Amino acid sequence: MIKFTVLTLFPEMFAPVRESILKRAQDQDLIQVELINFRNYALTKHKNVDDVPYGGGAGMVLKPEPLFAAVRDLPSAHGKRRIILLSPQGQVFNQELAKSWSQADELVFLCGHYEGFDERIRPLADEEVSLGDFVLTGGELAAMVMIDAVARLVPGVLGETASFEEDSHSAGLLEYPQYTRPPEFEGMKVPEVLLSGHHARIESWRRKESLRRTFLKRPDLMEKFKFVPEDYQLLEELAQEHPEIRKWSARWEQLKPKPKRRRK
Ligand code: 4H7
Repeated sequence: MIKFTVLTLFPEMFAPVRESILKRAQDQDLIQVELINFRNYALTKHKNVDDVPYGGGAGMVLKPEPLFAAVRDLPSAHGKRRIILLSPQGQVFNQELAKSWSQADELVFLCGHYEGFDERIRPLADEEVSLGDFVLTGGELAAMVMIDAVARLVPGVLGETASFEEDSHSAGLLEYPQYTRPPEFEGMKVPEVLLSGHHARIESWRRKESLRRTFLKRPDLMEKFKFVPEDYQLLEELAQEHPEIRKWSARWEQLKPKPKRRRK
């Protein structure tokens, strides 16, 4: 059981996490999602959570007191808890971070809004994380994306059969093309090998297509990818088929099978 706690001024924005797969995961007690409106921790009689910036300028800035009070009022952690601030200045979220978070007992997301927050809020968090290099009206949508990415890694959330995708063999590569019936649609045929029933050839074809797509669409992902010796033949074929892949051949030369030395 992993608990997601969200501190937000707009808890109604989180309706999507009460639907579909995440709803089922909560009904089965695989995850818990608690929404806390930190306006309830505002100190003033008008429940102000923001104020004008010192030094002047347009817009409003989140005050530190309500968020600090809300964090201090969290029930004591029942295990590993990470407090996360959603902000475009954070480390960019990725699958590796999602995996690491899925080992936590509780993730607390602090969602800012308005023009920004008082700098003294920053040290409330253990880490600052961004969804990517773009600006949102608030941290809520980023928090929902991260909750979804982490929740699906919790055993049982996707059901029993859907865990193969996380194996280390294919991790870091784009997915291979998939087909279902009919075998021909508007002149477009399903690749013959997939109809052959030849399991080893199908596995090899899928690996090759994953490598092809990753090289062509996301060469940045290939930088850190670790090949296995069986990739050597596939990479040589891909280099023949795509001049732009040929340029990478130094990356796999060390996989080349050594000629067998003859015994006297
Ligand atoms: C925290 C600090 C996350 C939250 C500042 C949040 C993009 C992301 C926000 C801000 C977010 C992301 C204040 C930054 C208003 C932009 C005009 C809310 N935007 N804002 N500024 N990439 N916005 O994960």
